[in-house]
Amino acid sequence: MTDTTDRYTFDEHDVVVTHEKSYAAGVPAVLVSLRRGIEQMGPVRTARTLMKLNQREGFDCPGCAWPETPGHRKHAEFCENGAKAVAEEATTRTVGPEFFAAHSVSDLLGRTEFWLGQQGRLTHPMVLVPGSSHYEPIGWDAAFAMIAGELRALASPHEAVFYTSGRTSNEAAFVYQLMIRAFGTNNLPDCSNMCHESSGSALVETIGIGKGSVSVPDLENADLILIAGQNPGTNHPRMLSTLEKAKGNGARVIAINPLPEAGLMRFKDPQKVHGVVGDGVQIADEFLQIRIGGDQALFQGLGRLLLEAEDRNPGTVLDREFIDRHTAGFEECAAHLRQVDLGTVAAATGLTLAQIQATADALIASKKTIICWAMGLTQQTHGVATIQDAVNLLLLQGMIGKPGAGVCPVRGHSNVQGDRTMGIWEKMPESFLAALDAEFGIRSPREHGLDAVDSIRAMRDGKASVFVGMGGNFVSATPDTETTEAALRGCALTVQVSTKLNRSHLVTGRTALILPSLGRTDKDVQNGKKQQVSVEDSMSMVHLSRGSLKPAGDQLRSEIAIVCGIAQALFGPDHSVPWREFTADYDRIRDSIARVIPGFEDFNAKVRGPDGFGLPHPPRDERRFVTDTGKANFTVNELSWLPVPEGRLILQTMRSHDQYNTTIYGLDDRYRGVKGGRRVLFIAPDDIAALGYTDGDRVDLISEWEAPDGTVQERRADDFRLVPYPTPRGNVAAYYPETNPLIPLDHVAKKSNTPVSKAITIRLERRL
Ligand SMILES: Nc1nc2c(c(=O)[nH]1)N[C@H]1C(S)=C(S)[C@@H](COP(=O)(O)OP(=O)(O)OC[C@H]3O[C@@H](n4cnc5c(=O)[nH]c(N)nc54)[C@H](O)[C@@H]3O)O[C@H]1N2
Ligand SMILES: Nc1nc2c(c(=O)[nH]1)N[C@H]1C(S)=C(S)[C@@H](COP(=O)(O)OP(=O)(O)OC[C@H]3O[C@@H](n4cnc5c(=O)[nH]c(N)nc54)[C@H](O)[C@@H]3O)O[C@H]1N2
Ligand SMILES: [Mo]
Repeated sequence: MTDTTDRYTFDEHDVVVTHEKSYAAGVPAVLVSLRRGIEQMGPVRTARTLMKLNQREGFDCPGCAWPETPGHRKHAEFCENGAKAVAEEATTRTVGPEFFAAHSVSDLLGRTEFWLGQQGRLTHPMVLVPGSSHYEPIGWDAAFAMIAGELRALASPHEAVFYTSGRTSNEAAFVYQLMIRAFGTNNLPDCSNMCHESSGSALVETIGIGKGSVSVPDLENADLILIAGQNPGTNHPRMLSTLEKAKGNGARVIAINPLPEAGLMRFKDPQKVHGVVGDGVQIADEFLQIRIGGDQALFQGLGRLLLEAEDRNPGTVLDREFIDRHTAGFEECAAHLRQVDLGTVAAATGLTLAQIQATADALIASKKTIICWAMGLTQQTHGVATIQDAVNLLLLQGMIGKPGAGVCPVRGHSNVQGDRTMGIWEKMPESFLAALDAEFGIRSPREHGLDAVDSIRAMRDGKASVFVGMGGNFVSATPDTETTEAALRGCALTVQVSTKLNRSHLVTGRTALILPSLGRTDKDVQNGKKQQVSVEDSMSMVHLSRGSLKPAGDQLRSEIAIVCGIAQALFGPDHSVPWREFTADYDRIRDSIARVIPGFEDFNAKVRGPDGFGLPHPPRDERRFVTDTGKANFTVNELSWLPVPEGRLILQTMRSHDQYNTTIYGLDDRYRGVKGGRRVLFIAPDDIAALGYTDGDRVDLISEWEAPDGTVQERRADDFRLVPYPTPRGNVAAYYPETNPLIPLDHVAKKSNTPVSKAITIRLERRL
């Protein structure tokens, strides 16, 4: 239990707005990371921990999924925000039975997500029994028996949903999905459903695999890198070092974003002298300040300009040989792109025709182009189509499957990509299910399961009544907070396997369990032997991660031990899966993975190599495209963009520099010049004036959503301070998760069913 309550109470209206910073990292970043570490865990543990971060013998950073440079791991291969992620997990503050005795669930519900997270690591399994106001301790075996009992009591296995957040290791993810499929359902929603699902949908259809096709050396050697809808200075800071290197090698970088994000504009590498003095390196050569949702129009417009340039100078722009040998659908796509109206492109993007032409010229001049993207593209109604139009652009010039070129969806959670590889997906293909069945003598269900949005619908409609969360913070990360909370409250049982306290522990079913687990930094000993787990980064490299810190208490169990414990209670001692052996030795899990998942042959040996190993990627490795046509598919996508309705604004919800998703590290967004509060709305000065407000006014946000039956639904989020900011007219920005109550559950991307967190129609109401 901690005594830090006072230190972290705050008045949201103490927010201070300064000038936004035009550079990222530098000395302040080093100072912030050390200060946060020392606050949370003292100087000795801080030094010991940061030394092990992303080192060969250390643990994988629980922050983002950006890869380490192969063969070049230097000391301190971490960034400010990686250090914050580690400090958050390695904290010596704890939340145990006394804490829960002192705080009722309703007391805790009144606290902010920031306050909850600051209380420390969960140390004991806890249960909230029906009608009780407080969580109480429970033994592990009793908790497992309770879960097994509730699961067995369901009329169908499909009445349970099993969520996964992307920090779970490969081994834990593999045993988790195995337990769920042996139980009889594919209801495996995950954070990826809300994240890069649009990338997966778009890439599988076009190039046959939902993963990025480039490596760090490819980026370092590219001629041209487009970075669209991504804020690497905050969310993937180590990517800036790669970009800096690319620039040193002559690359041009074009940033496409409604906001002039700090890391893109200038970057100071704190590990280099010139990062500490001087102005740093300018990362972006061009900044295209695009309107929210305008990217598809931009990519289509660029496609048209490339085709016209080829017409003018045949043989100089398109890669005809690549198109003929490796692609399908070129003629239809070209015909479609040729009729794109450039006036519409200008209106949709807010860019001038000169800017668009200059970007086309940069593409034409480049022999090696990479397009990077993240949530600004995926969390849009037309996210899948936008990414497919980006792929069209690359295919026109043969930019897939050659060094220095390709697609680069930059992943979020540190092992979100690995979890998918391990089978965390509601619609794994038959080949995977058949191999799983053959390995374990089970019969996996074949019908697809529920994703995140459909899980909420099922719980809301009484069709699912047990929720299990393997990490994450489902209640706060999902859209439509009121609906989602009601859905979870309707459950018979909610179970959260977690490291830290969050709101999902407080919005519960009739009975609720909190199961405290080890994190990435913790030492994991089973059967007297130190265990290690593996992860896959954003570029399909798999390597080991070994925690080394003393766990927050002797009751904590690894995610693997927790899953295997539930499975043993559920299936009894004579099950065909060796659950007990799996817990005792993670090598046994890897042996099974090696037989089930292609690319993992000889897993235990390969993963022990110095930098682990890379997974096969047919388009990258051999220009082989495992699609319906056997070729890379050009696609024809109807153009969508987002005109701003009269008197309304389009809101994007994003991360501050001081948070990890729903985990709030602090209340400052240094790069955007905001201090001491999160309830802010970034808005163009001209919009402030046009709507009759002044800088600093406080407003409520009301989202407007036309339901399929034609009625307009309204949702509210109260009390935001207006902050004048260089964002396009009609486009505003605020932080997630405070704004999640505004996002209608049905406001999802076509095909991927991803919540549209980056384009919500709102109006403002003055606070009286
Ligand atoms: N420190 C830290 N690191 C993280 C995370 C974190 O919360 N904190 N989260 C992790 C996770 S799970 C993920 S998915 C990634 C997220 O990484 P990002 O995708 O970088 O995260 P967001 O803050 O959502 O930023 C979205 C960016 O897209 C821009 N944008 C919004 N709408 C549009 C649009 O229509 N077009 C274009 N071109 N741009 C647009 C926004 O201005 C913003 O710069 O980061 C991962 N890493
Ligand atoms: N409005 C809006 N909503 C969004 C987004 C957005 O941009 N805007 N982004 C979406 C995206 S990209 C994502 S990925 C999701 C994120 O959704 P989630 O992954 O569900 O959310 P997190 O906040 O990352 O989860 C944090 C919790 O995970 C637990 N945890 C941390 N490490 C571990 C571990 O090692 N093991 C276990 N068992 N638990 C652990 C801790 O208890 C912590 O409180 O949110 C989505 N929601
Ligand atoms: Mo994410």
